[in-house]
Amino acid sequence: MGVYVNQVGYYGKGEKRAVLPFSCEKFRLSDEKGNTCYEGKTVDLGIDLSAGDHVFAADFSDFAKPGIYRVCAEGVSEGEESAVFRIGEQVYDGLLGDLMKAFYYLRCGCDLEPQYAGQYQHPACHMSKAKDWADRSYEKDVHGGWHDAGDYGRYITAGATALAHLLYSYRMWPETMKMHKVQIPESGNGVPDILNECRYELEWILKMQREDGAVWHKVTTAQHIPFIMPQKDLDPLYLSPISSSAAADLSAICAMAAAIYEEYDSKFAGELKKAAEKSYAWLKQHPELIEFKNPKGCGTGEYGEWEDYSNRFWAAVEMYSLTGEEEYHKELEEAWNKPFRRTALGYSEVGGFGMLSYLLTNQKQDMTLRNAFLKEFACEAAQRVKASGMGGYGVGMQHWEYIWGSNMEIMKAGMYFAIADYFGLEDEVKSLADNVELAMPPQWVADWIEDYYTVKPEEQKRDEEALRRCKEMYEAYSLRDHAAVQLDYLLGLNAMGVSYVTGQGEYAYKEPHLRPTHCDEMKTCMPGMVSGGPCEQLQDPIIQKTVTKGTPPMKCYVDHWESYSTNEITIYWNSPAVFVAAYLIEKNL
Ligand code: G3I
Ligand code: 9MR
Ligand code: ZN
Repeated sequence: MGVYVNQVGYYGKGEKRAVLPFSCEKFRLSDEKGNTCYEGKTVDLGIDLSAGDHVFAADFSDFAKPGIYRVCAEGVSEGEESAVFRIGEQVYDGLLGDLMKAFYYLRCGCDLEPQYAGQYQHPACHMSKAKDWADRSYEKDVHGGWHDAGDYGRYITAGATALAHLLYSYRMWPETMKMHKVQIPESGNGVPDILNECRYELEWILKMQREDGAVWHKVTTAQHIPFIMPQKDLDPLYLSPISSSAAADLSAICAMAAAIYEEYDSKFAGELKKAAEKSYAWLKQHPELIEFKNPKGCGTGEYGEWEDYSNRFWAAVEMYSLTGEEEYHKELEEAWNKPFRRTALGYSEVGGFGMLSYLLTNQKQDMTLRNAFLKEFACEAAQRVKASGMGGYGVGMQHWEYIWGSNMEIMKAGMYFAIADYFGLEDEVKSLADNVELAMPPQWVADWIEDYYTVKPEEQKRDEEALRRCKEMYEAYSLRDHAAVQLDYLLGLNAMGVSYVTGQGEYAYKEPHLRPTHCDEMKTCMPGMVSGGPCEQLQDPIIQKTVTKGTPPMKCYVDHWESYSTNEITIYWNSPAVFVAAYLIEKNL
């Protein structure tokens, strides 16, 4: 047990709270010299079902004096104090820099040079040509791009999702994203470093397009390899079978990028546009779903998708946004009528990327569509406002969303609050939140609650009262504060008391499922890597040994290098964190 805070810190303006998973009436803020700078009373927020704890909030939002502090619980055994944290301006600048630099550390196919990578340097890796899985006589040089995650695979749809989060960050928080430098080989070339870094992935994506415009779904070894340095992985590389989702995502992300890079390199922008058009034309000749399934003998990541409607919608929107041509508008309207989750922000369903691009486009907009898209985002944000009031940690997601990569789900919740704020939907979200009904939990959640919580009648009344207070507190938050709450969670204000970003926080996790950092050559993980976080389904042998079934979801986590379902890292878990951090920095400029 401990006193949980955002271990990086809080801006002077905006919500600031600690959460205590034990009963305690009073708290104080202590500065670096041990002086008490603030005193307050906690608020009983009842049982947070996702954490399985009865929690108390220590709110110090009205304290804004810049400095370094700890929250100390009063009247309980000594040592009940929080990690250190900062209050002040630029409090997330270091975090954003680390989150962005992580992509450089994941580069494949180039030397990671000492002056940019320090102890994480290594020679170029995966330079051999890749053979076509089905036709081994065909091989192609597809070196480059980012390793996906803890493995060395490179996957189109995962890469497109990470690029989308990063390029939307650039489009929506331009001041912040242009300002931030991350010390990579291209720094100082007159192009913002975020675009320099994204270009490294885009240039690889262009290589993954077949002559006919089809797109290979991934390039990997046949099986996940042991934990060795990337340059020592000399297993044959294979271009997997193609998929329609890969073609759609290549078309979408290259069209979106073409518009952005035009300002800096019109030749590259032209290549992106040509590739987008080619894969889009291929999609039109192949209206059927070409689902990706690992072929027999291949055991690396699958990223299979049971539908490609949202991918085709996104591609049509981006082609329209790039060209303004009416045919693409017709096709995006047709695609909109297909069944897919409207607001999803990756990695498989991507409808939200399509809606966002339409709302951001400089092309003529159909007002009915525009209003429909705004309504969808407002409803999504309202659902998450409602969810935040259901538990004392204030997280914008529900009990059963602690899946593999749950930290991405929480960062996407932060994205929804930021997007709603960007389009001025604060009032609409508030009015919707009063009326929106949360989707009912799956039956197994209801059964679990029944088994897990046997409260006595008199306690039931107390908890109902506390939950009402919790709802009242969080539903009064602004969209900006709701987004900040999600980053608070990622940075330590959670039932584990762990900061899920390496190197960011006194109790940051240390042992990600990440091959280079678990080899002999490296002692500590590079900073800025976001852990996948708790996963209720206990989907790997290590978490199954560590956590018993029925453990509350927020506690289904272990900081162990072998736990790939709770402690891996991926490019598309870092990218939404970049988006949320950049939004909060821009908001505070
Ligand atoms: O969406 C369902 C949800 O409705 C259901 O309630 C829940 C519980 O059953 O499951 C949810 O599906 C989960 C899905 O992720 C959600 O995206 C699956 O259980 C879970 O197995 C699946 O895990 C994926 C994992 O690969 C295994 O396929 C992760 O999302 C995905 O991030 C991960 O990706 C791997 C790559 O394959 C290889 N590179 C590393 C990368 C990260 O671990
Ligand atoms: O390292 C692999 C990780 O990237 C994947 O997400 C995970 C699930 O597909 O698989 C990991 O590889 C493990 C393999 O699945 C089983 N043998 C042990 C491998 C390393 O943990
Ligand atoms: Zn590599």
